Amino acid sequence: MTTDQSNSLKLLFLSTPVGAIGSGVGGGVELTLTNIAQEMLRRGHIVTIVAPSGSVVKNISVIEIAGELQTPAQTQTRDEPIILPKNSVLANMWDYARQVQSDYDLIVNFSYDWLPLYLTPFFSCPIAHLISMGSLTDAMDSIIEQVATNFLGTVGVHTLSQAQTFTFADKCRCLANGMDLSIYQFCSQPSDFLAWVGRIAPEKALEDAVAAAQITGIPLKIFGFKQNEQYWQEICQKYADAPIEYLGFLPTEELQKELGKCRALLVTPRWVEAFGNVAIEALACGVPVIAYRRGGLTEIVKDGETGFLVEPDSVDGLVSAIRQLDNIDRLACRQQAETEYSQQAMGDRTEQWFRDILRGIRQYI
Ligand code: HBI
Repeated sequence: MTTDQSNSLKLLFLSTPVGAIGSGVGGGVELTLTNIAQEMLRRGHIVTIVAPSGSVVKNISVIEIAGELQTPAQTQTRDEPIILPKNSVLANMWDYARQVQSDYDLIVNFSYDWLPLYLTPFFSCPIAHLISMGSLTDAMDSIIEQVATNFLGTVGVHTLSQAQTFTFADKCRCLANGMDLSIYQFCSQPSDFLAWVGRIAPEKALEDAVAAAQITGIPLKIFGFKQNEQYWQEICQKYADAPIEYLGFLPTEELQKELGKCRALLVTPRWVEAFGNVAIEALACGVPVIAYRRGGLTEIVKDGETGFLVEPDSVDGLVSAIRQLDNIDRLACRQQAETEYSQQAMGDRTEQWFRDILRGIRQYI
């Protein structure tokens, strides 16, 4: 659906305050924001992005805001109080949004932080909140619930299993996710190695994938932002002779070239993965996904068709799935990505969400 000028929306996107877009620190939400922004532009809407200094998004104007980055929420304990550093980039981003809000029809919050949710009633411009992770801390749970209750329909999530980590799942709007599949080239003939992609941090349980590589003897290529150096060192020591190679955090274009050549992507989350962008990227290249039966991946991987869902935290489960990879048709993987996770499909779901919020807000006023 494209949009003529009459009902094109003026959208202000506020990114995650944990890192600049393109740094990899923001993980999946950097990709999510960029994809939705590019799709909204393609549909004729006007999009402005507000993000920490150093952020870069192809073909889209970014208002870069200085200030101290926010601590990643997944490193916090459940009862951790809300902490804002002095000269907080999060506070500075939202002060900018306050000043310009009358130039926009809708603000879209992509951060997983308390402040934007708390500020919602203080804004005259409607705010859509795309919550990108499951339940992590008590303070976040209660403020998200408050907004989901008082501004019904404005809290979006990626999957049902992510929503179900909150007590207010019924008040969340499921959007799944999507990406520009034209960047991802289908590869029908893989080389003999496996891949693991993600932020290298304990909640992603890279060690299980390394253990499976050691048992099967199939080399494992590792891609992603090394968020926790000590955790990485511990894995290298514990699995000193595992056939692994770390290739760093690659831009999407290069990542998909390497990813497409693998026999399978291993996804080993210790936590409830809200969605699993990396799984879609693999499917788009024709790469089967072997994932723990946990979180958003259970709503993506078609067990036995486009990959395998295995017993959570079971390395043996990973190994037996790897041994059945020849039963998977790589074209079926690509076709699933095209049907369910294209930028167009996500754009339809997201634009409908925006319009429903605006209609809803107009009804309240
Ligand atoms: N932590 N405080 C905070 N804010 C975020 O926006 C945030 C985060 N941790 C991880 C993260 N965003 C993204 O990597 C995920 O939402 C995908």
